[in-house]
Amino acid sequence: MKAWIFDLDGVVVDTAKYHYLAWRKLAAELGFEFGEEHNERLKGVSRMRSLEIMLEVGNLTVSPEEKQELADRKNGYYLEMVSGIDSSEILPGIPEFIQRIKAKGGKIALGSASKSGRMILEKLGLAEQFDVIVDGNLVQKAKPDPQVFLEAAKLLKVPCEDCVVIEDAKAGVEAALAGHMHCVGVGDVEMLGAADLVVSDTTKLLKAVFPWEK
Ligand code: B16
Ligand code: MG
Repeated sequence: MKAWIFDLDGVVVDTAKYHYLAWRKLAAELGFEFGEEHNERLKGVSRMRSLEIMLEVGNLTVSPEEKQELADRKNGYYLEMVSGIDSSEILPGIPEFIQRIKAKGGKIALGSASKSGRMILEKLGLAEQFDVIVDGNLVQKAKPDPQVFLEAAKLLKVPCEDCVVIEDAKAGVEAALAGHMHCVGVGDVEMLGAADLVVSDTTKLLKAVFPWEK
């Protein structure tokens, strides 16, 4: 495989916990509780779609202007929460996995829905490892649309069939397959079973993907 396209949240770093805390804080201000049981639905989906899901949970209807204000407010909380993150938050096994791919001449891209994708990679000290960074600023269509991964393949100049996407969200696995790419799921096999290979966590990636190597 010539190119490896990494999702960010849930694959490179667990920013989901900060997204969740920020949505939770917003929900509390709006007068309802946003529990962990709803959090799975937010993974991999855009900020606006996440807000719509959150409002659905709280049974609230708001105007388009209020929606924008709420999305901006949540993002403000999120940015404050991630302002201090550093390389200690990179998920285990990811630096070694990236190194092995690069040592074999593979290319690395980011394919994230997050508009803060590049900034987070920079804070983690990983931005230089990525040949191409495609985040929420470069795409209009959210996963499960394959746009984010197709854009990464295009910028890398690698055909889709030579790309592998690493994803932790169902919508992300669906996006990879819709883009005719290979896909490795990280997480629950029940949820990500459509992927070509599923590992339970990031520490298992290296061995599962390159089983013949030490
Ligand atoms: P932002 P990924 C996604 O990142 C998150 O999983 C999702 O929860 C979030 O709503 C989305 O990014 C947008 O993030 O508000 O920072 O633009 O998994 O695609 O790397
Ligand atoms: Mg993700």
